[in-house]
Amino acid sequence: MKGNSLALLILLSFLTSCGKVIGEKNSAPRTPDQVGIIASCTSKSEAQAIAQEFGVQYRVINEKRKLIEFIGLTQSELETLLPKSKFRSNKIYNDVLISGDFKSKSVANYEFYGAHPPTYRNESSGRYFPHLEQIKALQNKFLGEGITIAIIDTGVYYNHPHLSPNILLNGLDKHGSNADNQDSDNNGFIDDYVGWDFYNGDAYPIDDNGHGTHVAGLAASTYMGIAPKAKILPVKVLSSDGRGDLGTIAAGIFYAIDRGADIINLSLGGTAGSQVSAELQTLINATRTAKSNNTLLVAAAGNGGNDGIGDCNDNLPVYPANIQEENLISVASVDAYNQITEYSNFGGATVHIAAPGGDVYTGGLYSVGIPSCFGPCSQDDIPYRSSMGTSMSTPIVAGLAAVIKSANKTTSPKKIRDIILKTGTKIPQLEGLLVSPSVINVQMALKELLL
Ligand SMILES: [Ca+2]
Ligand SMILES: [Ca+2]
Ligand SMILES: [Ca+2]
Ligand SMILES: [Ca+2]
Repeated sequence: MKGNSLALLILLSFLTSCGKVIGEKNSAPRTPDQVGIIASCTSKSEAQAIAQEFGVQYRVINEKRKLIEFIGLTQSELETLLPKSKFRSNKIYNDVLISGDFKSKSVANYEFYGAHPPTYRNESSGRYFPHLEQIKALQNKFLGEGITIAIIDTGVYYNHPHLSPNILLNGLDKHGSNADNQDSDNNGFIDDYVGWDFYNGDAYPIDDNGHGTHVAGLAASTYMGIAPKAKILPVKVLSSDGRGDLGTIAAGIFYAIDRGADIINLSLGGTAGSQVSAELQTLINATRTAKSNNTLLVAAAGNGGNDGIGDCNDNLPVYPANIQEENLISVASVDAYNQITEYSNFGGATVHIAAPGGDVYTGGLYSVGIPSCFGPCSQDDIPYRSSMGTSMSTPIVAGLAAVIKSANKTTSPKKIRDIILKTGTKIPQLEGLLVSPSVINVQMALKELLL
């Protein structure tokens, strides 16, 4: 969530002139206060009737899951129109914000230009990723082959040379110049070749912020990913300035489940006011649907709220991290010395384990960035950036989950969580702060799995 950049704001000189724009947006970009109200368990015909009678707009977010968004209706109006059980608030909560130096960008819907030849990290590659050594991730046996990690975030810059070989492609739907404006695989989303953008309502979940790209890289880039051969499913649910809401996040989770995600990374979160119980229930339902589909959720514990000083999630729940289901892991951040970072939330009952997240003293984590030039002109443009936060720790754990599942495809989400929690490197100073007072250890997790 936090993204204090130690690195060089290489992205500030963004150019809009290079590359061609492909694809029309289904709806104009919305500012957070224009976001509509999401109703679940609502059929298209019900939605149509309401929209006609009251002269408002609606859009189907997920037909199979009966998630409909109404635009132009207030919360109370919708409550009177639909049974209470169907009403879902879609209010924006400020603390769902991703803070830090990730900056909003105006980014066009570039198509996927195809996979670059994969470049894997090696000893002579000249870049150093100390967090990989810290968690004993430098192994070459199980690299996430055959496993899909959905990145539910600000989008993913899927044309990055270190990400493009790992983007999960839809075998039936195509976008860009091959789009046919048909939902060819009948999953409710037209031409969703590389994923879906729930924020703008289009088939181009390109990252207009940088956060989701950095997160994707830590999990599964060919170069610094924990699982460098796992597939990445980009799902955009946050705006270019990192705002979102629990209802749209739930819609993103349902989509990822339907696309066959094994692991869902949620480097986002916020505290839910008492009035969001219905919306939160949708998110809990999505988590349970994931469980019945053998999908693991990995969620950031949070970065301490407005003051940036870590809070206790046992007292002040952060969602989705605090959803109590066996297929969800909540992740805290440690620095390079395995000590909890100043910003990291914690909770001896609700935050499960820690992973490196960087801090201002020991440095941020390097991963991939969005380029200053989008499109085919950037074939040789390989941007990196450094960031810190529980957002960074989370995909590291998601990557480990992919490594474990690639070693044994039948491992259940609960079993994956049990192994990760059991095999972490125990750190005395984390005692009482986390369910498992430890930092993940890839080597020991694999050893335990393969016993
Ligand atoms: Ca199609
Ligand atoms: Ca489709
Ligand atoms: Ca888009
Ligand atoms: Ca705080």
